[in-house]
Order: sequence, then C-alpha cells, then structure tokens
Amino acid sequence: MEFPAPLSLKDTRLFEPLKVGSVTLSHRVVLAPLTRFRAEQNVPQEIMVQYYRDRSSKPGTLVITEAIAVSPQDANLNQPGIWAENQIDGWSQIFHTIHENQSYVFVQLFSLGRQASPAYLKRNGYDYVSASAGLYKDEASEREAFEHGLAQRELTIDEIHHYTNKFVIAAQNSIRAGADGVELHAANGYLLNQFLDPISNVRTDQYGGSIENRARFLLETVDAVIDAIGADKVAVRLSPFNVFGGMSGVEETLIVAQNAYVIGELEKRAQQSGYRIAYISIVEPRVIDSNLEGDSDISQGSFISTDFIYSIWRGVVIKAGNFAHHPELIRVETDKPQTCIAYGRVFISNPDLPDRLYNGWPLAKYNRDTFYTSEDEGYNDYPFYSE
Ligand code: FMN
Repeated sequence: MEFPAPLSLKDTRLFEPLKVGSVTLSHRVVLAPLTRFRAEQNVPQEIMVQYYRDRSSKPGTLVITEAIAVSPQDANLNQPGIWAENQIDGWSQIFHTIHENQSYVFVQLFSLGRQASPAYLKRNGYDYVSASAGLYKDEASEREAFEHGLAQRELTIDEIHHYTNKFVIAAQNSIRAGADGVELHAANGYLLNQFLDPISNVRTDQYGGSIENRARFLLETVDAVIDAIGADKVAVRLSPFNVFGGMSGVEETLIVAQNAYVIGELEKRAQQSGYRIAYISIVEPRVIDSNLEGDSDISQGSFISTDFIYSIWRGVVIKAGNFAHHPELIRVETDKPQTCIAYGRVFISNPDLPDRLYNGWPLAKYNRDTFYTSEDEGYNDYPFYSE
C-alpha cells in the first residue's frame, strides 16, 4: 500500500513540546517499541547504537526501546535482555547516544509467558508458564509444547511475586544504564496481558476470576516499580483490541471494562497518592495484530475507539496504529489532551521521520522481510531524506 501524498504536519500540536514524566519533549512524534532481533545472544550490539542514534537525531524525541526481556526465560534468540552486566553496558552506550542527541528513552520491559518458544525453554531448562495452565495461544504452540514434553502451567503465587521482582530489577538496571524511564509491556498478548484477559486467565485465586483480580499482577508490578524508581519514570502499554498472541479483542465483552479499570487505578494513584506515571501507551483498534501482515488497517470496526481513556486518565497518552497512512487524523488526535503519536513500521524505514512529517517530505517504504532478521540489511541502511 502506497503512503498517502506527503502532508506537512508542522502546524499541528504534533510539533508542540510536552512534558512526559520528568522530561520535556520538543515534539510528539515517538519511536514505537519495535522488536528487531539484532541483539546477538541477548546482548545489545554495536549496530544498535547507530539505529537508535539515527532515530533520536531530532533533539527532544522520545524513543521507546524494543521489548527487552526481564530474565533469560523471557528472551528469544537475539531478543535483548537487561538482567546481565554486559547487557546493561550495551544499553548504557545506546542511552548515552540518545542523550547526546538531547533526546529521551523509555525502556520497554516484558515477559513472554505463553508466547515463549517451548523448544527454547526446554533446551534451556525453563518451564512454560502463563496465567493459567493449558491455554495455548494457538495450535502450533500447543503442538510444540507437547513435542517437547513441556505442558504450559500456571504461575504459582510465589512465582507471580518473583516476576514482579524481576520487573523491579530490570527497571533498576534500566535506570542504572541511564534510561529516563521504563514502560511495562501489558499489551500484545505477553505475560502481563495474559493476566488481564479472561481468554488466558481462568485462575480462581486473587489473580483471576474478576476484573480487579485479573488486574492485580499488573498493578502490583506498577506499584513495586514506582517504589523502586519513582512514578515519573514508569509507564504502561495496553492494547485492548489486539488479538495478537491469541488475545480476545472485542470478542470479550469485558475487555474495555478491564482496561478501563486498570486506567482508573492508575489515575487513582495519581490523584490520591501523587503517583502519576509518565504516560499510558495505547494501541489503536486499527492495528489489532502486531504481526501486521498487511499495510492497510486491520480494524475491529470503525465505531470502536480507545478514546474512553480520556474519560478516565488525565495524564499523557501515547497512541499508535497506522498513523503513517492517516496523516489526516493527526490534527484531531493531537488536539486531545496531552497526546503523542508513536510510529512503528514507518520509523524503521525513515530514521528522520519527525523531520519528514514536519516538512511534508515523502516517506520511504519499509521492507517487511527484514523486520525480524538478525542481519545488517534493512537495519541501518535506510537513508535520511535529501531533496
Ligand atoms: N510492540 C511492542 O509493544 N513491543 C515490541 O517489541 C514491538 N515490536 C514490533 C516489531 C515490529 C517489526 C512491528 C512492525 C511492530 C512491533 N510492535 C511492538 C508494535 C508497534 O509498536 C506498533 O504498535 C505497531 O507497529 C503499530 O504502529 P505502526 O502502524 O505505526 O507500525
């Protein structure tokens, strides 16, 4: 799908400053979290320094890192981690470069849960865990689990607490490496999301069975991370309508209420305890599958919207979801309170995206085939714009 005709967005709020946590952005074009599998052996590599340097080159840009695993069992091959000293050193070089550009960085922290590969887990002696036992994300992962004699089991309560602690340590390591904050990845069907959605959480203890209970793991983790690094350095990503990883999307009538409850609790912390987190990132219903096979919208319906967030949350909102194909929406979206726009795929192929959007320069197309390879091709070879 071709991009629409270039349109300068310089006179929209996209190019007005905004305070996010403790930093002030010069504009609201955000680099969305993008897994690229270039971290050999889970360690950030030299080529990643240039990748992040290029994408933070406009001073005052907010960069959100690719999803970073909180522990070895949460990492696939070449997915970066932040539990070991060499990983922390690698990230600190990257964060330093981003700061040299006078830009800012939040680290996206995640745990795979049932999206892990049973083969990888078996090879490395880890269990295959999620919110509940035997609720596989799809038939392929169920088959793989049985082939490796590794049935998916539910986390015990002690293990849930242990996971919260892993997020805390990963957050502390991120700050030690120089990050401006961390984003807890509760979207796209990963472990924190698996607890939120009744399709993957049928627990009958205090972590399942009701909206409040399904939100408990995420909110306890938010609180623990706030205690460790401060509320203005914490953020959360949600994707109420996403079906990636076998999530319910709108098929689950409770899903909006579930997400609204989480957002309400985050707002309560802000109003009653003075703990306002830096932002909530929310994925638009236009993009319900992060596999993103196509370029066009894959919508759950045009009447479905993430705008319920504004009825609850008074802080910064980061929206993502095919905005490169909808420049006409930018004025409307950024007129809403404290809203930033995160761009994913198009920021891969346009390292100078904020300048292109400002000036109305054409956007370069991305090559989907090189999104997830561990190769140099398709990584640092997309040029800056030259007229
Ligand atoms: N979302 C995450 O929350 N964490 C990730 O690590 C992540 N990796 C992605 C990798 C690729 C190659 C793509 C295409 C998407 C990924 N996403 C991830 C989803 C994006 O952050 C974003 O929400 C999605 O691409 C929609 O934005 P876009 O239409 O501007 O690409």
